[in-house]
Amino acid sequence: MVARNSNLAKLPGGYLFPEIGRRRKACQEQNPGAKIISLGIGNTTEPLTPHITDGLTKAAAGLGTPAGYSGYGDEQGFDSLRQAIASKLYNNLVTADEVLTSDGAKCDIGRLQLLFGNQVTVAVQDPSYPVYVDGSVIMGATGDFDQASMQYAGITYMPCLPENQFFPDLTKLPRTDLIYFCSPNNPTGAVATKAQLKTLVDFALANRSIIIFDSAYSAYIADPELPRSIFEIEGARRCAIEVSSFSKPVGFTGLRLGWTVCPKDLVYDDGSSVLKDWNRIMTTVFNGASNVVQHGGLAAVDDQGLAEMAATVGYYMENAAIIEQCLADMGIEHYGGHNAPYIWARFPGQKSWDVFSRILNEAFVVCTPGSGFGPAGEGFIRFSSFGHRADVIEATERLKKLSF
Ligand code: PGU
Repeated sequence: MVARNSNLAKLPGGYLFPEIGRRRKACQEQNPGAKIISLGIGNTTEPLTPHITDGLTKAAAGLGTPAGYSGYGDEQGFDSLRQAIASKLYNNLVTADEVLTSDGAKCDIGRLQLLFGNQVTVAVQDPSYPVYVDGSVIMGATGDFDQASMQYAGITYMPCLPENQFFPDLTKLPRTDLIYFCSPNNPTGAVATKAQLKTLVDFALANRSIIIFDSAYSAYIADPELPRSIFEIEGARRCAIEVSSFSKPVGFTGLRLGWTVCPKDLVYDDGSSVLKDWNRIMTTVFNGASNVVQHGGLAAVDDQGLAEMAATVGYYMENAAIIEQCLADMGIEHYGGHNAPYIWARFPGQKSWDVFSRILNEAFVVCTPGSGFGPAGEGFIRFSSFGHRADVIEATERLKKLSF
């Protein structure tokens, strides 16, 4: 028989969101008549806009004609889409040949982990999107999990708490090869300022580290002073890669379309190009994003698409305001929800999973336990603002009946 990959054996449990799904299912089985509402996983709920649907359906119909048919395309994606992302979403701070499109940011994070291998040292914000840590564990870039500290050996956890304005004290951190950084942050909803990101970039340059910057929620930034991309920061082209996605701004969670920007200026210790290797990985284990979906992406970033994107984002941000008001009325300390679709609520002295269970079993509302995002998330709960308006209102009315 085949020996199990020992790295997988290091993971103490399953991936966070399926685990939440299992608990939701168990609750439903115990309460067959209950209407469970999810403010849990950040999954979009509102239909695609007509303009995007038009782009998709035309492309799909075209595939049924000799003139419109296409098979495999370039692994990196349509030139037109790469160009549109560079100009419309990055204001030409990056070039089209530095943008590689894909089937989503999560998948690109996994492939970046393949790119860097298992000899790298890693730092993550604590709390953070679980893929950074779990994927690093699976690659073999970490040691074992320690139940007492809830940390993996070999990973540097950068605590991000209300007490430090959700930005780590970099002077106290050791050098690592990779630094995962997500802004607007999942799960805290915190957005790093330009000054904070400048500190991060300077830290990475001084240490010859590479930042893997996740901007999956950048479309949620309303404040014009806040940076939407790491490439707005001087020096970032020499130390950062950015992963991003069409999932959250236009609801492509099911369609699947994302991209990664790897600047030409980014080099390894020996001076060779990281982009060249990234291209090697993408051409080897990826075969290009779906052609139909890329046409949807093109529609999403033309002028009409961008206006509709703002409306979609605005809808979810109104949900965020409703959840925030509910928590304020309940006297619960909370953060985020302004330039990000997540609200991060604190329940002092309580365990995240206990609060999660109470909310699920007493209000039939699913949320996400903060401890699932790292040890510094213990005592917090993440509320997602992705949901139909009526459901969000009903969920908040039920929550208000609870006391903590
Ligand atoms: N990056 C961040 C920071 C995310 O929060 C998510 C989704 C992704 C990337 C995934 O982007 P795709 O382009 O759709 O691949 N986070 C959601 C969904 C859970 C999951 O496992 O992806 C969440 O609820 O945290």
